[in-house]
Amino acid sequence: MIRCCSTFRRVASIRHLTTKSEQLQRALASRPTIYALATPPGKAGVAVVRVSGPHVFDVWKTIVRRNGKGKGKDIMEHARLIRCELLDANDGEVLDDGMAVFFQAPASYTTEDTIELHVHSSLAVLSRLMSSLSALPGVRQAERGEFTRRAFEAGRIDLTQAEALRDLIESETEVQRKWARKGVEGRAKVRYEAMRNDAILALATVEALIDFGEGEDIEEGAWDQARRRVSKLRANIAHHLSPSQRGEIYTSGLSLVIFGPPNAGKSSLLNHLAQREAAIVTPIPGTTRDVLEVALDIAGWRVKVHDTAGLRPSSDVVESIGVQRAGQAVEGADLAVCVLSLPELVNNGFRVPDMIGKHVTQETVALLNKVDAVDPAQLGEWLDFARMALPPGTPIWPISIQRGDGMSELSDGLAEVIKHRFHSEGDEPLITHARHRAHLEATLRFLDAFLALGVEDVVLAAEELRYAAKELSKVTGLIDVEDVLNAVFKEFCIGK
Ligand SMILES: Nc1nc2c(ncn2[C@@H]2O[C@H](COP(=O)(O)OP(=O)(O)OP(=O)(O)O)[C@@H](O)[C@H]2O)c(=O)[nH]1
Ligand SMILES: [Mg+2]
Repeated sequence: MIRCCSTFRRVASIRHLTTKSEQLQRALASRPTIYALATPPGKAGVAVVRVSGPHVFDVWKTIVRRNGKGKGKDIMEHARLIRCELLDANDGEVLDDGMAVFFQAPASYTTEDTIELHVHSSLAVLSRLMSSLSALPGVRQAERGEFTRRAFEAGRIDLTQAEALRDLIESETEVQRKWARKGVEGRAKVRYEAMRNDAILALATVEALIDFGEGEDIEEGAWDQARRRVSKLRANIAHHLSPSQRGEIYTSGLSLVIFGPPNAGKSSLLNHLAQREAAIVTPIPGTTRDVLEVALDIAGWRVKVHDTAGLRPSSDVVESIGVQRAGQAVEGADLAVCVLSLPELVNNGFRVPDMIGKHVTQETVALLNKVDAVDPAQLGEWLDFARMALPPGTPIWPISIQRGDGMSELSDGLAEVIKHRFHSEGDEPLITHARHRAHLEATLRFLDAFLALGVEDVVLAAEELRYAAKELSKVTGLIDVEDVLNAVFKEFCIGK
């Protein structure tokens, strides 16, 4: 057995290094009170202005007058919404009547004393209220994401939860909302913490080895034990980094790329899906030159649909750049939809040009468009020939975008393909942001470096593990790395 007290002391001391200092806690208590509009600016029934910080009591006393009472005379009751008049702090004039609610620290979003003022949402009311607040001592306008940053600094949420809150605010589809909720609940946090814990336990073992050396005070096999733990952690992280575990598609959305030969009806399909004239459609082959993106909600998923230039050899500089971009877009697509023109296939003896054929796999959805323009008596036979021209097992849909044949089946079919292909049951992907991926990739490199070392290099090995643990800490923000924090919080709106 490794000496328990030694291991325990090491784990405790490493943890101590990574938690926030008391000094920081003191700094938090003396900071300014912040305010911001928490609702979108503009004309509306109600706007909510949030105020948080050590001067909240004074703010309330100065500008909130409960109906039927004197200014600030009522007791500030936690989480109780009251009808009130709101006064200008400069001259005492009633600027609006509305509602106010107080949240007593630490039972608030930021964990500080917080008030929310509900007023009529008009430019005049809000600008008067804002200037009144900024006139109060120790009070200033909040920066982007500052309320959330305070919640994070107080340890109420970790960085993955802060990111999930931003995702929730930005969610447009049901899948995005569901996944953001999971993050807000702290599911990712728990899993990242468990990984970090594994790295720390392995580090404690290795450090004990440095102090005592194997065989003396420490049980034989301690080094192997640490290596086993690291190998397991490495496998776990590698699994989460694998292409099948891309959780980013739940938050940022997945990309659907429409590709095919010129004039097949790719842009017509985009317009049909978007239900507007998003792309130019003409009978001239080579109309679309660049990649065009439209974000849509398909079956609750955020799907970024891309229209691309028709794939063909071209001596035209602009078109050939478009063709190159189209090829890259298909390569990077989560879902590729190939649009072919059935009359065109009939004319060229059912030959799919290589430039297109090389992108068609069993994962591709192939659409045989313009079925309205072929002889109905021969449609069945031609569809069979077309099927033979594509890889066996490729899902094929005969359609006419112009006449509407097969279009409602196509919409339902696409929704089914997306649900079936990207829905995850049980083994939930962990990585929902590129930032997490970057930290896990770096962790993996440090773990690999550790595993490449032998027991004779135990000091170096400990260093690699320390880096790995630090990299994992950056995901949840357990170690304050200013540039990581700034990058996360600057994505927020003011008022959150
Ligand atoms: N008959 C028939 N014509 C169609 C159908 N769908 C699209 N078209 C026509 O085919 C022509 C080309 O359509 P687009 O949507 O511009 O084709 P594209 O694949 O985007 O073409 P490029 O941008 O040049 O690569 C237009 O004249 C459309 O009106 C269809 O279902 N039937
Ligand atoms: Mg086009």
